[in-house]
Amino acid sequence: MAEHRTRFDGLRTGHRSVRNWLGKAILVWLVLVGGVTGRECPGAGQDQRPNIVVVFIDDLGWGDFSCFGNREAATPEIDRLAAEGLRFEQFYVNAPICSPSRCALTTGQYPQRWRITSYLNNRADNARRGVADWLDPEAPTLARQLQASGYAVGHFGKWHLGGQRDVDDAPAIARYGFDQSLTNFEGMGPKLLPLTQRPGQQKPGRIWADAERLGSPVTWMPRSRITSGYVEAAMEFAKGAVARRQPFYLNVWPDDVHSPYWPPVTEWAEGKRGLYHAVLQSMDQQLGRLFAFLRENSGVERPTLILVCSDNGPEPGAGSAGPFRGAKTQLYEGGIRSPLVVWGPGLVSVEKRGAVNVESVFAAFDLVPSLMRLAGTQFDEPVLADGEDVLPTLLGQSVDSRKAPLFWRRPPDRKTAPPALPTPQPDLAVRRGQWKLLCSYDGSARELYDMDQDRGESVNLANEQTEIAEALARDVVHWNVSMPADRGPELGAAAVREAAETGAADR
Ligand SMILES: [Ca+2]
Repeated sequence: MAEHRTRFDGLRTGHRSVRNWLGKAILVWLVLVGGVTGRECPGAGQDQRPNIVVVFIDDLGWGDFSCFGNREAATPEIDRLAAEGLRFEQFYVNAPICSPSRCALTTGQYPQRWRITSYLNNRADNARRGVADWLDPEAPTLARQLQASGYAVGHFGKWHLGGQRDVDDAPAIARYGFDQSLTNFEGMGPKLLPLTQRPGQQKPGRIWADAERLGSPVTWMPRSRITSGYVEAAMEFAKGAVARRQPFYLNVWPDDVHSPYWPPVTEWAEGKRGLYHAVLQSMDQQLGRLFAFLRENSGVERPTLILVCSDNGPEPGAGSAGPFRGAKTQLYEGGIRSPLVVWGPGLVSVEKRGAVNVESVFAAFDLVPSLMRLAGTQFDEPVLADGEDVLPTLLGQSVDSRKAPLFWRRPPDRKTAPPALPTPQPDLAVRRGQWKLLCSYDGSARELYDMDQDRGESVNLANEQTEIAEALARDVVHWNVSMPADRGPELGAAAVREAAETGAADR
């Protein structure tokens, strides 16, 4: 840890010098343009555009990797990536729940633009909550742009951007720019479905069998090995790209640490948290095979960048949000702050190897323009980009944050509930610089926190820093009304009424 802090101090010093920053910015530009995009020019020699792999884990808490402080379970494979690369402490996702978080990472835009503001469910419930049934295939996607620029692009794992429950006519995952896909019960096309087995059980059970309607072929395999299923498919796909001398982009989006928890029978544990940790350790091991493959294949013809993060905060009682308040579905930090590990020999600054960046503030949608720049491409058509290019920060060459504030809106169906939420939740949140404000849709019920001093969101400064609170409330309300609405106001009011009447949380 001491070593990490020392290296981070170097990052901070660089940030404080404008001259150094300018020099570094120019250097970074030269390295990137000369070192990456320049080599793809005809006649400029061989194509060395990096391979890119995004490991996006379902419902993993900020504090769940051992390199992020977990002392109850070990994640040596991911820890090794962090030790050889970088880890980021102020990385966010754009929603505290699956589908909108995935939408932002896929499009580089606020998920509200596509009316995906909670998890996608059956048609009736989607309509009840005012959310879409699937991501509009007209949306810009990182995958499609990389595909157009010559990458082999594959999706392996949970999708949850269309094709679930009775929504069986959603676009195929390929429509969003993937050459190949393999998903779970929440996506169209070829899929792995889980067999479940507990100690002493002879015949495995099946869950989510009705998802067989959502595409084929269907392969049933133990849920405890499901990440290996995605990893094997991803590696086969990558080998094909390597043989064709084509750069690859892989989504590897495991879902096994999302409930229900089914660790290997031999690793069985007691209680929800124990089971969760057993699954987490098993997933880490299974991902290790992918990392070993990428390590062996990186740098021979082209470097490889691996990003590892989570789609939203932990489910209460399972994962840990570390020092942060709140959990999945909430706009407090525990719901939206994600661990981020970046690994990329030959891409990440050598002198920053093993460093921890504690100060750069950015979010999942910023990865879209950042990774496109790394790949030497940009959207062919003008696109309204909410994400900002933070590539130098990702590669350890800068500690700049994104420039614009970050805004969030809670899922329409999560004003109260699930049962761990003691009080009605704030509707909106904004992070600008050191300040985080949470409030109602109309800007009232303000909570203001100084994230430099109080990352656990424990001391509300709204009545002391009134001008800052006022400005942030105005900005986030303005942002919210500029986005398509969902039925959060109506459902929230009803949930609060019901909770007051019954003394119970809604679901
Ligand atoms: Ca999730």
